[in-house]
Parts: sequence; structure tokens; C-alpha cells
Amino acid sequence: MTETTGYSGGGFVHVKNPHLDSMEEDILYHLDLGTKTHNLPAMFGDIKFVCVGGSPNRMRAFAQFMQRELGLAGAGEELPDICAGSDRYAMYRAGPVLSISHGMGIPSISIMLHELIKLLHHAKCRDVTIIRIGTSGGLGIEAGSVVITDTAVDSSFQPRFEQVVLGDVVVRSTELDKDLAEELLACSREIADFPTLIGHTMCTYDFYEGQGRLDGALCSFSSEKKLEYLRRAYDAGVRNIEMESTAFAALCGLCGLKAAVVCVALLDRLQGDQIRASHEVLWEYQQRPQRLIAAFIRQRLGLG
Ligand code: R2B
Ligand code: URA
Repeated sequence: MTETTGYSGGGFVHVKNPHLDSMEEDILYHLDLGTKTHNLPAMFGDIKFVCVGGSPNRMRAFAQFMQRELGLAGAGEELPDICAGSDRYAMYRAGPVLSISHGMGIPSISIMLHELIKLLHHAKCRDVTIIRIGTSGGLGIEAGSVVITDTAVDSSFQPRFEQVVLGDVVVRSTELDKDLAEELLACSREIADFPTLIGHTMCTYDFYEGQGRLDGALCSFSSEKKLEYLRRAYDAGVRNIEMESTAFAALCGLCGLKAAVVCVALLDRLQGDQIRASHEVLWEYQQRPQRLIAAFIRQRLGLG
């Protein structure tokens, strides 16, 4: 069974679940928010940009950075974690920007996205752009390069996300917004003190064997087989590897959200498996997608 991409009538988030309408209350359990306990339209109705990334600390730092970049009052002060009542995810806002952590891997980001998308729906948000800013392993590209994903592919290099629903495999498209990717690339040219490119992103269910690493607790293949697989991925257009993009693209696409994935490469997987760069270098690499997205948001808001 294949599902097609959603549309968003009037720019609203398009939740595809007929059961939601008949629910008296919707508890967004992992976000510690709900339709009866919180006034979601008042709290979130003016959100226009949602940025998601794996680590809670990084997403707090991003919100603080956006606070400064947008010249908002209170810049430099601590930001409250909107999801403080749950220790699963962290959420911060800076003006029209919402910054949320999603943890590692597809199951973790899926849970967050179901609740985030319902949150945007309940809050009656319109014309929301959602961007995953993350880290990845590069493929044939210099460490520190930023990859803007045109298509998220699975570990067979196919643009699909398979979700098991009631025991059946449902196949979902992983197409992302091409115009948004081009807009981001154009934006990168203005701040480019680091290489930025558009390419396919391969999404896996594991960091070690699933990404062809030789350094996990288990490994059943040779170095030659690993390189043969990674070169096949490169020839299929893959330029980086991470663990959330297919689920992110599928869920956001079906719900009519314009979505992009922007990840920095921490290493070139054709050169090795271990991440050896110093904390300082890695910290600076992780700033790169944030700086690009800040420039993009500033430009969209007419501040650029
Ligand atoms: C990138 O980095 C994490 C693994 O280290 C994972 O969440 C991802 O997609
Ligand atoms: N994240 C990944 O998923 N893979 C890498 O190699 C680096 C970061």
C-alpha cells in the first residue's frame, strides 16, 4: 500500500486522522501539553518556523541563537523548556521559531512528530516551514560540509519510508520540498565559509552495522564489502547518512508541511568510521546548519 503526499488547504497543517475530531481532549503525552490543559492557539498560533534536531542542549542553544539573531527582547537570558514536565523532549521558542529535540532514530522522531504536528494543528498554525538541523556521516565529501537533502532514501537507496501498520507494511514517499532546498542553497552562498551542497541523504535504523561501520560490537562484513556498499550509495547520489530523514520527510509531507533536512557531516565515511574531531571542532561544525537556518529565517522575515 502506498500513500501519497498531503496538501495543506489554506496553509493549515493537514492532520489525516478522522478520529481526532471526536476526541474531547488530546493529551500530547511526550510533550506534556494538551488541548484542555493548555491554550495551544495562544501559545503557538503565530509559529512560522519549526526547527528540530536530536539533542536537547543543541536545540536550546539554537533557540538562544535565534533570540539574538532576531533581535528579540530577553536575548542572552535563559529560555524556559516548554516541555519541562516531560523528560523525553525539550522545546523552546524564540519569536516565530519553535526549536524542539527529537532524540536519536526513527521511533524517537516519529513520536515527537505525531505530537508536534497535532500541536500545530490544534494551535491553528498556518504556513509553517519545518527544518531538521542535524549531524551526519558524509560520503565522499569534506568533514564539516553541510548537506541540504533533496531526497531522503532508505538503506537500499530508495525514496521510501516503510511503516508497519496493523501488521501490514505501508510505504510512504520521502520527497522533500525542492524549492525550499534551492532557497536554502542560495542562502548558503551568502554565508559560505563552509561547503554546502544538495544531495540525497540515506537514513538507517542503526549507527553501526546499519551504516556499514566496522567498529561496532558486532560486525559480520569485511572492509572491502563496506566500501563497496558505501560507493554504491555514493553512485546512487547519497552524500550523507543519518537516522531520521525518511520518517521526517514522510510524516511532514503527508501532513502538508514544507520540510527540509540540513545536516553537517562530521566525517567522510569513505575515510573511516570513528568520529575523531575534537569537541571544539565538532561544536563549530554543529553551528553550521544553525547559522544557515538563522540566515534563511532572517531573510524570510525581511531582516536579512
Ligand atoms: C545523526 O546523529 C545521530 C547519531 O549519532 C543520529 O540521531 C543522527 O541522525
Ligand atoms: N550521525 C550518523 O547517523 N552517522 C554518522 O556517521 C555521524 C552522525
